[in-house]
Amino acid sequence: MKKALLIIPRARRHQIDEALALAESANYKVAGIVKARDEWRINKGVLAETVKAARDNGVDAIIYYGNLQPSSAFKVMKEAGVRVIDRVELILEIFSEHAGSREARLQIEMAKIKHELPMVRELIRRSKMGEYPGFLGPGGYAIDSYYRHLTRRLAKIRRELEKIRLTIKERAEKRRHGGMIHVSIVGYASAGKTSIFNRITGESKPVGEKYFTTLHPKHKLVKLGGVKAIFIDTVGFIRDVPPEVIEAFFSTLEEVSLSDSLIFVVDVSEPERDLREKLRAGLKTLADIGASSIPMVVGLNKVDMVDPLDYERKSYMVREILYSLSRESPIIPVSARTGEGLEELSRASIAVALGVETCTQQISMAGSLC
Ligand SMILES: Nc1nc2c(ncn2[C@@H]2O[C@H](COP(=O)(O)OP(=O)(O)OP(=O)(O)O)[C@@H](O)[C@H]2O)c(=O)[nH]1
Ligand SMILES: [Mg+2]
Repeated sequence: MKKALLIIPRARRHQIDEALALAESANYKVAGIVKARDEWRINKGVLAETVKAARDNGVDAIIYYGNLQPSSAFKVMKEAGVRVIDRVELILEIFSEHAGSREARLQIEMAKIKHELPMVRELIRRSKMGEYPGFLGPGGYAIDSYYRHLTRRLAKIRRELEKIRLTIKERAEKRRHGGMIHVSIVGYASAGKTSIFNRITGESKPVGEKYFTTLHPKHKLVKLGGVKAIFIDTVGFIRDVPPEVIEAFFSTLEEVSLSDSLIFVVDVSEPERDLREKLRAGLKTLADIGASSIPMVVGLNKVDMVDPLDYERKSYMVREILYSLSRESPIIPVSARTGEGLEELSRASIAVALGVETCTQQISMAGSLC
């Protein structure tokens, strides 16, 4: 495992567990934590503290848990002498380590290039100002041509991905013609999606506290009261991911936008602030991938960890957020640990896919579903 120093800006202080989980998923052991003020910039005091902590701990990298602007990233890299990874790069590192298919590799490369371009532009700017004379070659020409190489590569990857997306869409259309219902289990990273998928389908896919334990969608056909449904376990959502990264993982989420219904898993054991932010981030991602009109049921998971009063407060909050977005999805308390509510959740996911709301309606429209 590599060693890293974690810098956490003030606005993300409450996300420290998430930062540590992501660092672990990317195989970094966090050797020290430095608190910063801004999300974008690093001031002199923090810079000095960072350089000292990086040296004292002999770290391989500095993780800046925010969106550090390129000029600040350069400064830290130059002073501390180690690589600086921001939040998006950390997420991309996790994905690139597990990218199996050609499509996944292309997506990661595309996201990396898009993320790298502003940094290269900053290099060009600095070399033109004479700050890096001869850096990467005479007069900045090498950087200019590297920049052109990146933009050409980006265009090529886009064309290839476009072809792959068409194939995925065709495959999904074919399955649809097979008459089966597709239910995608979605939700924030670590909400318990795979645990619920395993319980519903009888599978035993890996689960864990790390973020992005699941990096590829998994499918399983289940027969439920005479109805054949394919349940799909998906890659978790994460808050504040820039559009270029969402686009990069579009095809892992493309199946979601082609589903007949969604099970939206929420970790109800989390503090209210996190729960609210994560729910909003997830709903925004659904909108970004064109899935906001797909029928949905919400599973408030890990209910075994909360007391009834806490549950009431949080489910009320969830309902309010959904209302504000004109979503009137059923909300069901569940626990993948004890099995509570899962039967109801899976049946409800099929009922909403079929467009039936109550159990009485289901009996008439979907036979033995209830
Ligand atoms: N107490 C309790 N823990 C749960 C429950 N469901 C899941 N967990 C735990 O929550 C953690 C995350 O579970 P996963 O099923 O891997 O979550 P996920 O949403 O698939 O996570 P990613 O694939 O990383 O996005 C694991 O440590 C599970 O054991 C539950 O109902 N109760
Ligand atoms: Mg999972």
